[in-house]
Amino acid sequence: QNVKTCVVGASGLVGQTMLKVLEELNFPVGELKPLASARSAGKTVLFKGKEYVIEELTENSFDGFDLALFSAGAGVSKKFAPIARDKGLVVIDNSSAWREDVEIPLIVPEVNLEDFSKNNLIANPNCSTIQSVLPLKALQDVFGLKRVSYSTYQAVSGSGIRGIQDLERTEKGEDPEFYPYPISETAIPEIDVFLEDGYTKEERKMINETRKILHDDTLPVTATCVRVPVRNGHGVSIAVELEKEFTLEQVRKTLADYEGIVVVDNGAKHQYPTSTLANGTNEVYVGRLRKDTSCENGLLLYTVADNIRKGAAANAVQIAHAIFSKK
Ligand code: 2RA
Repeated sequence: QNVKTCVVGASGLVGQTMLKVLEELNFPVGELKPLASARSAGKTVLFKGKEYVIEELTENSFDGFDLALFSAGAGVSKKFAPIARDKGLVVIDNSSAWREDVEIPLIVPEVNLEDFSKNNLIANPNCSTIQSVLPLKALQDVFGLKRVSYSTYQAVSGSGIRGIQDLERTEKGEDPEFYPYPISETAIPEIDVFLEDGYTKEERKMINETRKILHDDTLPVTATCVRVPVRNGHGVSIAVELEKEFTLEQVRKTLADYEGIVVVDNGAKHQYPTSTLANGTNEVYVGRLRKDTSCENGLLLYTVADNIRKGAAANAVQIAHAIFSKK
């Protein structure tokens, strides 16, 4: 059926990628309305070879539409996502605005699509969370999870165009304008803001979102999130204690059999997850599998995914696809 679709934040990195993925997945877009703030209104975007003029987002923008994909920051989503939902649209929001709201489902289609209930406002998880919960869900189903510890290596595109520009300007020896230090010279262990307890908001997001998506509010999870001088493609190192004993062969098969995961794991041949492999695809790459002998039933793994695609735009469109194919 034809789905009248709004894309809010159409001029941004994620918004533009949403348009690309809508086209690639052949989503049945009946009518397209790209929306953005006054600052970007008037610019054009391409969709299926046709140019569309971006309209300024107002409360009336959603009238007569079926679906709204948001990626325009938490402030815009806080205000406009409920307006779109109350007008009867299915709303999928990529911002952090609604993720921790108990009423709002937080969805990764391969992991917890069943959480999509009648509530037509759905939150897209944080990019580093999405690529982590796929392998963790695969392992949880077979071996059970006892504890999770994340260390992330996050690309600058996670900060949008401003992050990419800071990498480029500091590579040329110019001063940084977005990050506190020249990202081309140093990793920066600060993503989003610092909280009272010394964690950053990004780390807190990964902890809370992991528990919500895996339906285990008491699962011990911790995280250290670091920005690295990589243009696109987040890496996440995961140390996980499983409930049950396992062999690496069992783990490898469990992961390889899981929808959305590509296992790349042969150190001798330099085969492991990289941005080079992941960028431009919608899959999560998993490798560097090995036993963590520092604890009982410990396993170490490393994942990479295109943080703009599977980490944001593709995950959102996949949710929309799953919902509208059921309508
Ligand atoms: C980042 N995960 O990488 C955050 C938001 N995309 O900056």
